[in-house]
Amino acid sequence: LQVNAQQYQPTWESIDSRPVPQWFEDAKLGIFIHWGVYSVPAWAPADADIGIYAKYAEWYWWRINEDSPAGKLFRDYHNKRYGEDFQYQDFAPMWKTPHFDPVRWADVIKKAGAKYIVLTSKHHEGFTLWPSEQSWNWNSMDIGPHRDLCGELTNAIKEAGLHMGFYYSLYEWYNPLYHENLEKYVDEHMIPQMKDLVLRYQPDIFWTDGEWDYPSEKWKSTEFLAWLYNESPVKDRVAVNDRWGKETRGVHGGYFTTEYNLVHDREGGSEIKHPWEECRGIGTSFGYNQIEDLDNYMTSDALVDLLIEKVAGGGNLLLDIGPTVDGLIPVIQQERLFDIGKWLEVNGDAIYGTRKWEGSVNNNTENVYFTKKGNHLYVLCTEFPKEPLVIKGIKTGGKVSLLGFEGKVKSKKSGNTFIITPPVLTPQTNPSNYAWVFKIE
Ligand code: FUL
Repeated sequence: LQVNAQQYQPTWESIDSRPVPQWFEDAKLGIFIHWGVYSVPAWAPADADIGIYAKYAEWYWWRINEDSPAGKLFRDYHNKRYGEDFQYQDFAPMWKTPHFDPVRWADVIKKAGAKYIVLTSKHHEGFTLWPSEQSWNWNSMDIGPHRDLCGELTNAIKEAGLHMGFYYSLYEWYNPLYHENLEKYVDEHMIPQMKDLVLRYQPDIFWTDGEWDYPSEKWKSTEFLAWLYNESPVKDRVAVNDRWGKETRGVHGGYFTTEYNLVHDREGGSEIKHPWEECRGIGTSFGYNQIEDLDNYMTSDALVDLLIEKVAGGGNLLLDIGPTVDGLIPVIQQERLFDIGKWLEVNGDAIYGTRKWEGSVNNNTENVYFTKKGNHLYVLCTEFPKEPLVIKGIKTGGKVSLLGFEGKVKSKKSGNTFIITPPVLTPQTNPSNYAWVFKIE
């Protein structure tokens, strides 16, 4: 990897000149993990008509204090369940993790076919999942779990051969220092924490968030990134996102991010030329919401289709899971992940290491997507095609196969058009559920 051939300057021009590491673009599927004090109440009004963001259970603390229709729903629930005098901070000692087994988590993630994870090292509540000196008595070693959650998971993830990443919120809702003296907060709290995370755990991804109050200059983002790219122990392989200041999303930093298909209020996705990543929960929240039911969850079929749609658009999918307060990955979430993993076992060739196909597409049916790798073109069908697939704009085209299917697949080329006749499948020969891939060599 040649990303560190030069010394980076603390300017966006210089920082932006560093390519996103190839491993990241090849990886395609990552698992996001939102775990924090908010996992104790683990609640949001999943079915209310309050927009996407207000359904995030990890925003509980903010919402119970918010003067808004969503805020009222959170407050009513909180007061009824815990009482008006119950402080959010009092949830922290209730966070016990007897069932947190990092090796089992890593195993689940591996079985999903994911290549990396991103764990919330600190969300907007300011509680750190590692023994941070700067978050005295508001970290997972001093209260609650009494464990170094970042460290334990990092070890297991690396041991499993996966890439470790951290989510880190720049801002903190209720840290007095943040409100009283931003510069001091940045110099003495935030930057030391960020460097501490990098030096202790050497993550392959640094995924910042909570940047929207201030421009990147105030956060000293380019200084941090120059340090990360020039001096840190992960300088040759670390990938970062684009949430470094109110002006940076979709513009500066490493790969671009979308969230439930939004970049703040702008739609993002397949039209983007730069490496990018979509994140979302399986349901309506990142943090675990215990009242969500099956109707709130995407089906495995829909999740495989989502992965295909994002990868064909040149992006990655960072799919979120929300562990329970005691350290379990809910079984229904595991099942979703395993279904994706089983599909990838057969069809991963069309996902991992591929790039967006820039050729002209004029297929005869909906639900058809394309990826490419070397000289191979993959035709990904989210519904099994009932009619021949007519693909335009392929210059050469050789042997065609259906991934996971042993039989022959008929194809013919006529002029500029390539026609694939889908084979007749039986329950015994059908290679996958959810989606089917034709490979053109
Ligand atoms: C957002 C946060 O506010 C959400 O809680 C979540 O962490 C998401 C990934 O990023 O901006």
